[in-house]
Amino acid sequence: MKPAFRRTAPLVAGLFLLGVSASVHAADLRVTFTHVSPAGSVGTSPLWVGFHNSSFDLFDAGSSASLGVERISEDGNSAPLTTLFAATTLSGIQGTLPGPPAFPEAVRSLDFTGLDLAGENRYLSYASMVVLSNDFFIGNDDAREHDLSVLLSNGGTLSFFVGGNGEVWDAGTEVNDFANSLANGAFGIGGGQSTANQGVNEHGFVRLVDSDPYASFLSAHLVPAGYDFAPLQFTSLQAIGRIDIQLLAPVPEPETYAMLLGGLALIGAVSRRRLQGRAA
Ligand SMILES: [Ca+2]
Ligand SMILES: [Ca+2]
Ligand SMILES: [Ca+2]
Repeated sequence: MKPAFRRTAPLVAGLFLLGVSASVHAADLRVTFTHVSPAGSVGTSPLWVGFHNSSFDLFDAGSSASLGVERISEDGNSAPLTTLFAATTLSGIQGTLPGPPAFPEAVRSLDFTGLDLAGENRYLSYASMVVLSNDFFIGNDDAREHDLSVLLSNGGTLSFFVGGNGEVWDAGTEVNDFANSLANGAFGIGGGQSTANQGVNEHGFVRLVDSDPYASFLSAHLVPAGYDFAPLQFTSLQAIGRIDIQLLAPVPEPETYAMLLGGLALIGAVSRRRLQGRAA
């Protein structure tokens, strides 16, 4: 081995090992939403999910909803929320699960790549409209509620239920009224929204739906006589859906950290030798 190469080989090897270690932090994962409520129950619009560093707060209970939350809650439209997330979350990653609105037993999924689960994409926020409604939605108020860094040490899966009792919000943006609610036809109720952002502005605050969801709705004459609301009572359910997060790419193994330390040690040894060489 030539002397010059003998000097640089450990440095190259060290940098290579550092590169291997750094690359495995970019994780790929699959998000799956499974509708778990019983037949005849409420539906949900395509689920929006965003991965951020805790800086993105979807909403605050007791405060006005953003335009992004208003549009997904009233129309099931995630586009304004997507714009808001992109504008306020520099290294965020987001997407909306494809497919039509989900009703009981539906399964929807979407893959994401290149997530930094230890930092920039550590926390998950989600949002979806709940129908039948004017502006009901599911979503997390606490930006840090779903910490995905656990995937790096728990084998790579995380599951949680969403949307049952105490888990559905009224965005406070549209008056609850069967004349303008969405998906009436799917439930045999008359009237209903015919264009986006229809209905009367509520000028209210985001609040939990914690009793009969439909007791306060106006235009009750649009509901057939003797209508059975029981299947739509999501406040009697444990959950509307389940979100499963599954790592698709390899996670950093203990050996990888050993390689990282080995790489650092090699670089350190080369640096020391060079310093000693200069001093001599
Ligand atoms: Ca909040
Ligand atoms: Ca409302
Ligand atoms: Ca509105």
